[in-house]
Amino acid sequence: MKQYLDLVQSVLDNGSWQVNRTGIRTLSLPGASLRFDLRQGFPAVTTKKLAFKSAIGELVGFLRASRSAAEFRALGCKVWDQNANENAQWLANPYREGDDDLGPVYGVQWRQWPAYKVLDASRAARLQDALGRGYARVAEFDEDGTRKVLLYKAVDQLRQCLDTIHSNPGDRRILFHGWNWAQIEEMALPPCHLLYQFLPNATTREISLCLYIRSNDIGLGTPFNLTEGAALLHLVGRLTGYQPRWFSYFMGDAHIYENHLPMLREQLTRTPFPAPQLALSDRIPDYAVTGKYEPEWLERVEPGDFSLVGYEHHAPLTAPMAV
Ligand code: THF
Repeated sequence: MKQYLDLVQSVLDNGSWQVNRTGIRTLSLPGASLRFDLRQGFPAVTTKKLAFKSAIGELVGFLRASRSAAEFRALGCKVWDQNANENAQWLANPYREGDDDLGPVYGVQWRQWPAYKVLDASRAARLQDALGRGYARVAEFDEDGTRKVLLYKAVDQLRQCLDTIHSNPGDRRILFHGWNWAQIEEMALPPCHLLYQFLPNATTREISLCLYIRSNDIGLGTPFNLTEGAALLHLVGRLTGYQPRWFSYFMGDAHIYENHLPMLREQLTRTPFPAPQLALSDRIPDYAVTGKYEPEWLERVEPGDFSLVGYEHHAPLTAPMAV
């Protein structure tokens, strides 16, 4: 994957030093992007050994709306332990629910975004519409002399995306978002990968993904986020009958932590291997074969359902995560 090395080089050439919450300086570039044609292979970093199982464990945890580092560990992913249990600010946060808790991070927003409405109790048609959309009445109260109804539902944004890909692929609003202003302060870490937009094409039967990441740790985060985005697109394509095509990856603050420089400089001396392929297990039904829509597989997939075929890589390298 040459794109990754080009990104590293471009941040080395054009980035500026910045200070941040972690106390470890970063070389940062405001705005960068990568694009992969997934027909050419899977965007796995090859200039070091990708912790593929760990990244997939994290994705599966997101699909299950996990909010505990223990659940991520059980799925084979240890990268949430420090954020859950070693960040002093989070340890003192009144919303934290004990050891390993992360708060309503990623998957909780993807699968259970809390949505509220306040409607006038007298507007029967609006109330009816909201109830028809799955909102439940939670309370009634008076505001400025008007009777109001408070309604609530947990929005499964990802399921909504799948349903729309299935029923209305021409829709240009097939997206889910992680930045929930009402809950940011309840999270161990506000989401970095924020906005996922699926772009199916009913003519070519291909599906693409645009992913926006507000802040990306190029040494550790980028290889994980590339793996997860591409794996998610493969899964969504399998369940809806589309071939994964373009994966466009946009970064806001694209940065290299100072203590990752030796690892990344070493990677720049290495020649990338050809991209591997992603294999999804036969357990996961292929809509293109069965013609049967089975979105419940979003919850049913296991980390072992994903594997890399033909993954050649250079010697392992690692570096500490900034907390
Ligand atoms: N904090 C920081 N500073 N960088 C991040 O990338 C990051 N994340 C998540 C939350 N906070 C973050 C956690 N994601 C690794 C990989 C992904 C992470 C955090 C850490 C990591 O250490 N990877 C090592 C070992 C992996 C393993 O063996 O499991 C590696 O070599 O890849 C961005 O989402």
